[in-house]
Amino acid sequence: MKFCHIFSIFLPFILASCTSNDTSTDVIVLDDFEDSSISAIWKGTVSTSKEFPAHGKRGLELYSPEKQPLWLESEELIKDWSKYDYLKFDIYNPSPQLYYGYIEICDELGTDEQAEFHGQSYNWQKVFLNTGWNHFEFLLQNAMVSEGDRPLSLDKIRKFRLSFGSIDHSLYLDNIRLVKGEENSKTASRIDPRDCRIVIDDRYVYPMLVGPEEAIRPSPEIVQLRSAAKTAAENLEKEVNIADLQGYQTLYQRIPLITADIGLGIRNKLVWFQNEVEETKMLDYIISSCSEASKEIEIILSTHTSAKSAPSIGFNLKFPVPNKYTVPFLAIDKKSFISEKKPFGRIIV
Ligand SMILES: [Ca+2]
Repeated sequence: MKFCHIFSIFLPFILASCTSNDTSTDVIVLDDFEDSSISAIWKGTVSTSKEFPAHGKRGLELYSPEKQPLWLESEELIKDWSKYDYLKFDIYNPSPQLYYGYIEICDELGTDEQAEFHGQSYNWQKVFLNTGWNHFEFLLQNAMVSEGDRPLSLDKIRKFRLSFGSIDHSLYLDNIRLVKGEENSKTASRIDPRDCRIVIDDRYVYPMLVGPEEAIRPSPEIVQLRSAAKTAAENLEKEVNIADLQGYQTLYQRIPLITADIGLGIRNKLVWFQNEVEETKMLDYIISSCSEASKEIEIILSTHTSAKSAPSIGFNLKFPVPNKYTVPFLAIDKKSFISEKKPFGRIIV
């Protein structure tokens, strides 16, 4: 009976202990910045903010009114990171500008001097900041010191630092944590499929959208622009082919075709252009450049008929040369020939 009584007293503590172990063994939150004042363990161009928290209601704002480089550093974090897979943190970049920052992690095997001059710390410019939220996952177990001659000593971490160049606006950082395995929802940051996920694997960086792709629905405006850009490029390709068949030089008109191919094919896959602001700029450019080039070809083709009957202007543009020798004319005098909208003739082949 006495044992039961004692057990009942300690039962809540036993249960609480079991519950907290679920998170404490798998995740250590180094700081969630939920207090109204910043912990004394942090130094840098920092203040607390409610503007863009990734977790909870507050985060850290990095800003310098004097436009000094933005930075954050601590030498008072827990030292043993060895059993964790990831160092995770989240940074919000409110600007359309892309930025790069440094991440430095020092261990006790290297002094500050050895870290700076002999690469005895992990110190690389791997913090890529896309517009909006960037969710970083730093793979701890693969991290080597910058010199590359040894792994980072994860059980003896003595300093963590993030630094950026001079930026004339704030960056927002939150929820710095060490994670083993799958993170549970208690500590995980809020994530949208359109956010940028950045995995840092030693010297390699893999930026990607969080996804999945099917969860990212483009706006009707973007769908329309994509269709218009594709049509503009296809129309230009047809025009170019017709002009080629007729023996015209189309080197300049092919340039928008190449840029459209890069924009719609390659650039479209890069995470930096997978937000609607950047994609709109890119698609607008493809549409205008391809349409302009199509107009140029129409002018060239329409001139063909009139050129046969019209007298030569200024100098004799008509001289018999084989088709393969007609390249230099447009290349040399393309501006006056095309851009001034004075299609006064072409080389007859
Ligand atoms: Ca927070």
